[in-house]
Amino acid sequence: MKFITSFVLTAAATVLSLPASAQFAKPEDAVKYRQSALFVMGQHFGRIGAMANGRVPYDAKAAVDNAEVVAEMAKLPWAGFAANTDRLSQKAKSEIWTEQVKFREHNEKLVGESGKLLAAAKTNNLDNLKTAFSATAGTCKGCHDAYRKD
Ligand code: ASC
Repeated sequence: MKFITSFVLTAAATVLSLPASAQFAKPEDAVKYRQSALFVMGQHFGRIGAMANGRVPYDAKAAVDNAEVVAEMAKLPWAGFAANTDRLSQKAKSEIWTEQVKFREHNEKLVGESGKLLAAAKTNNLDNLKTAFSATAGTCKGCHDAYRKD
């Protein structure tokens, strides 16, 4: 029993200490994961954009609800750019894997700006939302320009 417990704990510790790249059962799952996270984030970011650009009426609660999803989703896609997925990428440029430090900086900028977007949404002020939306969109664009194929 003692042996089994110690075996299970060791196995659990091993799994937990694996790098993000090893968290997916197969490389295809990592690609699907990052694309899915980016897609969901884009949907919710787009809903905020519609308000910021006046395409739909400003709804303070909807802005907060969407910004919460964006701020949370912004943290997720990056683990999916695992080392063994370069060969599978269709839209992701190979520079992602050769410029890891710069790529991470872009990721972190988005996380930072989407946190500010949520804070702005909570002020219930459309001008604040517009300003934060455009700053956040700028980080999306910056990373796309550098690391996404057209
Ligand atoms: C969006 C969206 C993006 C960004 C980008 C900003 O609404 O889905 O990927 O804004 O277009 O330039």
